[in-house]
Amino acid sequence: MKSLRIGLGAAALAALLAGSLATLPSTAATANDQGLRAAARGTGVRIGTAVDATALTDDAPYRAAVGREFDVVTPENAMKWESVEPTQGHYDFTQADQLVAFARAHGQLVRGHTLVWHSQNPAWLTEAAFTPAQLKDILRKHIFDEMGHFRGKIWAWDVANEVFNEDGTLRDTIWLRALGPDYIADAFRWAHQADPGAILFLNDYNVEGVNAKSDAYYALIKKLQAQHVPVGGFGIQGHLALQYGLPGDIAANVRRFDALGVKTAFTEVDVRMQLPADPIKVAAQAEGFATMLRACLLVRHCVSYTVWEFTDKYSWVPGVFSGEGSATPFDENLQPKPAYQTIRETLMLAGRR
Ligand code: 9MR
Repeated sequence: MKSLRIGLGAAALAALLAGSLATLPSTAATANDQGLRAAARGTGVRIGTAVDATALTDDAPYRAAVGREFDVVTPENAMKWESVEPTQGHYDFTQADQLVAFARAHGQLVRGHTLVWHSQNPAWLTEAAFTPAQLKDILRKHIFDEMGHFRGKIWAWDVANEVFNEDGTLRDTIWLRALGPDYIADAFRWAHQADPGAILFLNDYNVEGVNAKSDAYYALIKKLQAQHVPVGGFGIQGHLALQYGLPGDIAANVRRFDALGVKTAFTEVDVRMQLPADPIKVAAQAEGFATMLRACLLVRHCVSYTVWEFTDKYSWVPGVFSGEGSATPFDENLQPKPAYQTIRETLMLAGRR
């Protein structure tokens, strides 16, 4: 169990550190004692957020909150293929580099997101008629180029994102069509060569509970392990919606992946609702955030819990789901909601184990 590797010593040390930092004349340090990252110390789980690269430069209160509250960050869009290689052979890592530098300056780790996907690929890739052999070379080069650029600076990479349909069949993508199902194993092998230190994840949505899609991942990971493919983690995105309810078997699902020996992580947590929000929805939302966090804290190998934006100001939800929103732990004015308090209290409970 987690308590074995945490121990009282770490909790006591965290408390001591919190005390000594509070005496420093720095508002950042004082705020750190209150933030989620302080609460997460000693729990074995890192607390993260997706980061909007433009907001990170332009919005000072947002930037301060990213540094204060989180100890791992994921670029929400800045490392996607269309962002880094908008024209074939011409890379632009500017925004991603800024985030990596910010993370380093703030003692944060970085989750890289994402290398092989069906979405947000550059037009030069999707609109040309490449042969399968060319596509294989292009994919290998992409993985080596991007991971090579960040080599040693990325804690975990979402290597393959959203490869299954809801019924557990492989998603029809340019990769599956051209390269067949082995494109996934190839991508992980190349990724491991490109940056052997990074933890390599599969990542998807609608895999919070036990269902056909999460069953497919369970089977895939077992198969990859049998083939000695270096898959290191299973990322459960955690995009939930109150109107559909919370899966009842989230903890059991995380537990079965944990038992495979891979790391697990909640990678894109948000809990949206039909607007307007009301006190019951807000309470149910807090419970949704807490349920996923507890599922992570209950197993040995769940390494991080990342929200997909921490403030409604930059959440993707209203732009995609009409009439829905309020999906994150902070409102549009960066004021914490009950979900924030619940996450913090859950982390503090875990830190006392
Ligand atoms: O939050 C991201 C949004 O800003 C982008 O427009 C969108 C494009 O597909 O991707 C969003 O992030 C997605 C993530 O990369 C993968 N899982 C689903 C997320 C929400 O769509």
